[in-house]
Amino acid sequence: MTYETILTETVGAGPLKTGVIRLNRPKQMNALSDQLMDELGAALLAFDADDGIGAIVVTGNERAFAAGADISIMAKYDYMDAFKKGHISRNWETMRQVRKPVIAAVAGFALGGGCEVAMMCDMLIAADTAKFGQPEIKLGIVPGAGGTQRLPRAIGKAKAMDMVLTGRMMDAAEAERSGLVSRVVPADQLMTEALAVAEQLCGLGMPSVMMAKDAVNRSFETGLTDGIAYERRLFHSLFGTEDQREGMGAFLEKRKPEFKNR
Ligand code: CO8
Repeated sequence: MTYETILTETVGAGPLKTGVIRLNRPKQMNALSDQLMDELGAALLAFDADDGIGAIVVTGNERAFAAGADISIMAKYDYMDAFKKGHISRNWETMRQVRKPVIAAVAGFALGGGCEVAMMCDMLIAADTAKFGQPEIKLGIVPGAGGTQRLPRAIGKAKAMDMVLTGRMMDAAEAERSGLVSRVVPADQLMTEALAVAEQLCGLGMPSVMMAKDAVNRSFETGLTDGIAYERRLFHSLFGTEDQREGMGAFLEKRKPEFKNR
């Protein structure tokens, strides 16, 4: 498929490769138009369905991961445009359908919908230039793609209220301290780091990687007792895979495992 607002490539040396998606509307700071969100969703689902892909990296450019939904388009909307036609809402949850791990590699601005897309990813790696924020309040709106829900889960109520009510930005160091991102690296090493993590995931057993993602995500949707029961079922089910036999067998034989992904 040909895309106009994103670039895609496949990288890696092993049997499982990494799918890389680069948001690519540089003149608009990667502002998230309907077309971009459609293309991002399509590319994510295509990589997810590809048996040769083990992990996905979503990134932007050095100035911006994404500066939010496209204000020049939204500015014209009235209530019925936003609500009835499904503009700026119909294609924002596609990322939740992806079962393989998705890593956000963020440099520069990740604001509004850009911060929300980054938070929808499974791992968030930031360049030291990254700036996160939910500035919607300054436009007379509120976050609309999960910012008020995912931000408190990631960084707690105090910081989330501060960010959402004032619209201030958080730099990479504060984002790491607060738990929004798991790693901060110098900007020129961002993709090296993100691809190294992705390659590491590609070398693991895909059933366990996908179930680990599923189990952690379940913790945000359920209570502890149900969540632990869910995890236990996944744990049991992995004993039906060749990868469990290979992983444990390789450990006992003191060799590197070669996962079969079956
Ligand atoms: N939309 C459209 N264009 C944008 C956006 C945007 N979000 N952000 C930047 N641009 C454009 C600018 O208009 C400018 O264009 P031009 O060169 O034609 O004038 C170009 O990008 C460069 O921007 P600046 O000149 O402003 O560059 P600066 O370095 O001075 O500032 C900032 C960079 C800080 C990123 C600044 O551009 C900014 O504040 N942008 C807006 C950030 C923002 O408010 N984002 C939130 C948008 S609302 C949102 O995301 C809601 C999501 C809801 C999803 C709901 C789904 C269901």
